[in-house]
Amino acid sequence: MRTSHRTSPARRAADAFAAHHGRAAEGVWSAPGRVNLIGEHTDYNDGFVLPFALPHRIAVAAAARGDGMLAVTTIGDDGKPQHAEPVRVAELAPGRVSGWAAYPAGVAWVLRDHGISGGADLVVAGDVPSGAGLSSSHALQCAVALALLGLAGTTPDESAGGPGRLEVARWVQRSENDFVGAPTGLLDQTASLCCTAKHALFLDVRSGESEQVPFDAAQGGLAVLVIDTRASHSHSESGYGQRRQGCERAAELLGVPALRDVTGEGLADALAALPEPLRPLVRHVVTENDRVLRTVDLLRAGQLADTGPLLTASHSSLRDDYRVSCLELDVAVEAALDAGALGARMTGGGFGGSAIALVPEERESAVRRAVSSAFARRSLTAPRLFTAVPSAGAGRDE
Ligand code: GAF
Repeated sequence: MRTSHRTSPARRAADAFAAHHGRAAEGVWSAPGRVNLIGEHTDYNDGFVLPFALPHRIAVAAAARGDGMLAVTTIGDDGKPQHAEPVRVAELAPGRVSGWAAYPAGVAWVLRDHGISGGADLVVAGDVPSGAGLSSSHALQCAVALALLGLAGTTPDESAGGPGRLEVARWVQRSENDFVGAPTGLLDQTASLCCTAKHALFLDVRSGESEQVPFDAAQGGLAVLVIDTRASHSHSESGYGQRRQGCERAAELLGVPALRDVTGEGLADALAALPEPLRPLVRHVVTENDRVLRTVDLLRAGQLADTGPLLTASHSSLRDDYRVSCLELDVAVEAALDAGALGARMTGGGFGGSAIALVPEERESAVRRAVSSAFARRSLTAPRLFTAVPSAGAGRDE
């Protein structure tokens, strides 16, 4: 039977847990996917990012097991369960688990180093579109982290004696880098764990300092339209890692710890000192950091509508300099702008996934129609469109 998506992921996970294990879960934790408003491919360069959390979440219903085993079941969109091979937490090591099961197992592996090593039954349900560049895998990992912490009687709250949320984000990043094998930065885990409703999260990745910046598009008569192009992507593929290596090589040649240390004023000299293939990467990172700072200033001043050109400039930079866009993302951005969006850009790692458009509410239907027709004209798979409302970060549901 097809499960209704009107039922929350938390309820679906709890019901499926009871049906599958014949007992109630001890608790349910969930974590959201994210949209990055601006600040792309800056996180692993020690730079600035500005994400907000989606209302879409991955929920994990969990109960402890006394035998040290981790057993994970996910409930698909069709309501059917998929079981991962149970693994002994004490025996987890990089390379031991592959496919989707590596994401929750990696979290258990990293938590073991922080003294949380008990076994658990986990049942996962969610509504974050997967493969859409909206961070469904990080939402899964963050929800698993909170569930395993919760079963051990800990919450991600330093004032309650637990680890801070940013610290948990760093643990989750380590599990993805070292266990799953994807060389991603800190953006997505931090967004999922630290965002709050009606705000975007301004994060300085180097210092770990963050600020909740008010972000309520509807109040300003605007909407953030998410365009899931259905062109799927993966960070384990080489494109992402190659960009990251290029940035690290450029920083090394420039004698700085990270590209964050190259400023706008120093950009021309830095470019002149680098071999030609590395220059566009550096130009993107330096100009993107600057665009984040200018976007934050505009949001603080309540001038959301004025951020449009910065979003569009970010897309051009990612398309032409960083070269992580693709046909579907460019078609989405161009069609949205032609139909009256104030700004539009790809969001997330690129090579597929989603774009966003900042749209005056009265233009929203026209933009939706224009994007869908542009895809149809080129015989591309129909995109999935929805309006994103900045929502709450990860937490306990039941
Ligand atoms: C992906 C990665 F997971 C993030 O760390 C970040 O680098 C992003 O791509 C690009 O900004 O989502």
